[in-house]
Amino acid sequence: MGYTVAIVGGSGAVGKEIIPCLENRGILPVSRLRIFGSSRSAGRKIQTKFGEIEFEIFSIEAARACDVVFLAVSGDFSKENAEKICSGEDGAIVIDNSSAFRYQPEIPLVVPEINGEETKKGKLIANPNCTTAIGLMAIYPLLQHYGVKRIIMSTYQAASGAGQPGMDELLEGTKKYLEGGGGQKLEHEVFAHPLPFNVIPHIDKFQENGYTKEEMKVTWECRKICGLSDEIPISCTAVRIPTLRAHSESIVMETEKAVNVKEARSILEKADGVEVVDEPEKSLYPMPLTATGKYDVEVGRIRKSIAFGDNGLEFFVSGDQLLRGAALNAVLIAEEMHKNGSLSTDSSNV
Ligand code: 2RA
Repeated sequence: MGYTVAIVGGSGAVGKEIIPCLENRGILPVSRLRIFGSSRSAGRKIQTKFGEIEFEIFSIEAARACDVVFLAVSGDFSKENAEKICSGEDGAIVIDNSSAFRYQPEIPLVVPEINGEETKKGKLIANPNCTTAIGLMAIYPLLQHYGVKRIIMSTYQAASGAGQPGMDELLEGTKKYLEGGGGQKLEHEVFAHPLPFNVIPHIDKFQENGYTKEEMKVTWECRKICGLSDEIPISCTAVRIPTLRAHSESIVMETEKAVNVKEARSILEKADGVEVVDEPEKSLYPMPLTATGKYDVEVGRIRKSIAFGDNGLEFFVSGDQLLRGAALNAVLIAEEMHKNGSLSTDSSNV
């Protein structure tokens, strides 16, 4: 016996990943899985551990009849529907993967390993941006131990950040480029420029301060999730690279207390959700190819910063964008709510 769990956007890149996270982890008891999509996917059937599931057309009523609803859809869809699904005593718990509610002070923005307690504060929980969730797995345990004065991040973000269309554009563009001998102009719709064999320092819209929205998300979300003051400077340069589904990040932390690299490594080794991969003499360090498909975020290249001296640490992380950056974090939120009693609704039978 368990909960009725729904995924809205079950055929998208993130929605598809929620299913194996639920199946393989087996922590959230699921009695029925429902998958909602557009009229295009309605009627499609897939085999899951929870039985054969037929995609249904989304409706507010059907979503409200569930216990937990994962929204893996656009921000506009979430803005329009999330509150209607969770409102009132009999509404469902909504875990929203979009940015629609992340910056509303009263809506919890949660990475369960950091601020899981926040899930007790409401029925609508926001899942962070992938870049933030991946970076914080390493930043937070260090910040707890050493304090933080500033964070500077540079990212190397995979095509999957733009969903299945982003991955398709990268793969098809690469194939065309190779077939044509490399000389031809590539078409692009998802990214601002062709991504194959390129590096694009532009993700999301440019803001008045010259940063992109993707970069500002890192600033806003790190502060909100870790409870940091607005006085702590956090800056990011976000770059799209032609990898498929794991984001990498170079992170520099200026700390309050002096850092000991051996100790920092041991803190990271003990941290939940982190795998230390840091044997440079054997050419072992985090990489998108090795981080892909893993629940844990790889952390390595851990070293004292020559820019900030004793109070500075530099490291490199790679994490699966679709898992730690989206589907897995959302499922961990539901598991946390199951453990802390926030999921006991009428329709559940746990
Ligand atoms: C990206 N972080 O990589 C965004 C997606 N959430 O495009």
